[in-house]
Amino acid sequence: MEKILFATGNEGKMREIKMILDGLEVISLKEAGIEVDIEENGTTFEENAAIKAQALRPYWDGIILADDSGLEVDYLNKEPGVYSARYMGDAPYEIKNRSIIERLEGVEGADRSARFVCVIAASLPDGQLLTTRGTIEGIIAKEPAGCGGFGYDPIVYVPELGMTTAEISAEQKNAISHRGKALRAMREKLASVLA
Ligand code: ITT
Repeated sequence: MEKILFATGNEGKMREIKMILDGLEVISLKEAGIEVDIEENGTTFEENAAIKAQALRPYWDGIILADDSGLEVDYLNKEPGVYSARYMGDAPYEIKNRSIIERLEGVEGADRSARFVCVIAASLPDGQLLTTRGTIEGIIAKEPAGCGGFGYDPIVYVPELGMTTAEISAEQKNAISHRGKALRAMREKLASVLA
């Protein structure tokens, strides 16, 4: 398979993507020397992932993948959701994470439920668009913990692990994460579509 362009400017995502898609030649926008400002004006993860993959079509002849992901907090009506990257603007994640914990003050147990969602879109050279989705369920921790991963990882506590997704190794996170599930499903889908 030829080189696959991954349409993301998020370095935390890109690190995970390269590990999960080990064996495939995946290059980032930065490595491809492509700079493009994409307006993510969709209202679903599927729409935004498709927008990102298709926006790069003029720049790349081969397969283009894109990731749209975020944190859904049930008590906050699934906020920040598709706006996870834009939540509280440019504030550092220490502040964003603290804000979510504060908004859940007094909320206990299962009512703190949340999930990471990841949708991967693939734009194929023949115009086909494929999508896959992965999720990982957790609850919002009362205190941030761990320094692995990126973004909201320190506040997403996974009961089965007894830890947040920032406290586990990159390998462990990729094995169970929203992104790991969606990317492995996309790898299989591509293999059958391109067979
Ligand atoms: P690109 O659009 O360039 O890919 P982005 O960061 O703007 O980068 P999104 O619009 O998909 O990407 O927003 C995803 C946000 O959701 C991300 O910035 C984090 O805040 C959060 N997020 C997604 N996956 C995460 C993960 O595995 N761990 C922690 N936070 C995550």
